[in-house]
Amino acid sequence: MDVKTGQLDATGMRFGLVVGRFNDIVSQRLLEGAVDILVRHGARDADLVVAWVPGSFEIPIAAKELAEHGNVDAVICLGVVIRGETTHYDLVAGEAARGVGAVHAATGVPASFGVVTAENLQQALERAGGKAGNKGADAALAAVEMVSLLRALRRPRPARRSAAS
Ligand code: INI
Repeated sequence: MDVKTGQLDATGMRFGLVVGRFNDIVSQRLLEGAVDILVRHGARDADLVVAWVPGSFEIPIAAKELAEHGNVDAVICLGVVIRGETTHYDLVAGEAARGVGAVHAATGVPASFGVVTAENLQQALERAGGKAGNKGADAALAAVEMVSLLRALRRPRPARRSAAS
């Protein structure tokens, strides 16, 4: 059996980070968590590009641009959608998720989803470095793992030895 897994080593990898400015008291913390984990796993600060967009709805188009033309190995998508603040919570959150997923499919570049969806600001803060961890850091780790896994999957498999040899 040939089992492929990704390693959590970001040495030499380049990342785009797309961050929604809406609720930036929280999204700034997601960004800090993501950058911290990338650097601690071997990425260089100079190999990170950060693009701020107005809100989570705009994340996918910037992620697609970075994936296609940004010379990055993966895109990490960070945003914060709070139900208490909007009646179109489901639309914004749904479009962000659908759009980020479409970036994978359209480009082959992994795009990880670090958009926090929460009922209120308190709950969102808990997911951005509070007691529920940091979803930005989680998304960054997922991106590192996927870049590594895709490289492993693309590596040609050694030829099978024939029974006669
Ligand atoms: N964008 C968010 O990222 N989070 C939200 O909670 C939010 N609310 O509450 O509306 C939000 N709206 C803005 C949206 O993402 C777009 O920027 C806007 O609709 C312009 O296209």
